[in-house]
Amino acid sequence: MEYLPVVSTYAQSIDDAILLIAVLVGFWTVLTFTLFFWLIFRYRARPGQRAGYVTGEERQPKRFITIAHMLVLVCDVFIVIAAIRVWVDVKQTLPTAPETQTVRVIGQQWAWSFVHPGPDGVLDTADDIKSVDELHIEVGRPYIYELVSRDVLHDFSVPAFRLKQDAIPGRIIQGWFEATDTGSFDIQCAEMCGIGHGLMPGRLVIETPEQHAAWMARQGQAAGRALLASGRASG
Ligand SMILES: [Cu+2]
Repeated sequence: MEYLPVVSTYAQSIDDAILLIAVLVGFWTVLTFTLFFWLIFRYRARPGQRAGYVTGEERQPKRFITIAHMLVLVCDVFIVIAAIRVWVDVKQTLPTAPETQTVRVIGQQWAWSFVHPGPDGVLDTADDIKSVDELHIEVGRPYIYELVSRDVLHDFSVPAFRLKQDAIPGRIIQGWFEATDTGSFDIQCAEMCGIGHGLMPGRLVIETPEQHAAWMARQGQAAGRALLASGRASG
């Protein structure tokens, strides 16, 4: 069952953790409510019979609760182990492979803008490519993102990656992703950031290395033309 495309290396592990939680919590929820309503029905007041009243102080009913409680705690241990493993991988580890690139993601009221390192692969150099509402990346390459905000709290959310990270004014927050498939996917803001919050969607365009090189070349030409035009205007 796929309700959302799985397009990052860690998306499936996040889905698995959520499924594990849903199954374990769902099992106990259904069991508890079934038992609860059955007991209410079974021991209800009827003509000639008063409703049963259990204080919870007797040894026998207490054991009934203690054992169930212990079993729930065992399930919790499984959930905590699964959650920590995913958390460490997604939020506390950064890729170290030499092909890793860094992109800057900037949230502001109300748009996303991006700084791509350009052909030299290094951020904050002359060939950087700046774009608004559209982030172009290469499939199969690890990226570190530097997330910043120009004004208020935003949240960089890419559902197909299962990525969600708050942007906090005054901080540079690093994280990572690696796309596993090409295509065009939603970027959203997942933090109420003002009246235009719903109007700051972006697009993530994942390209093959060839497509990505062609995109960078087009951006470079456009920047060159703009530079030429401004040179002519001022000269
Ligand atoms: Cu926002």
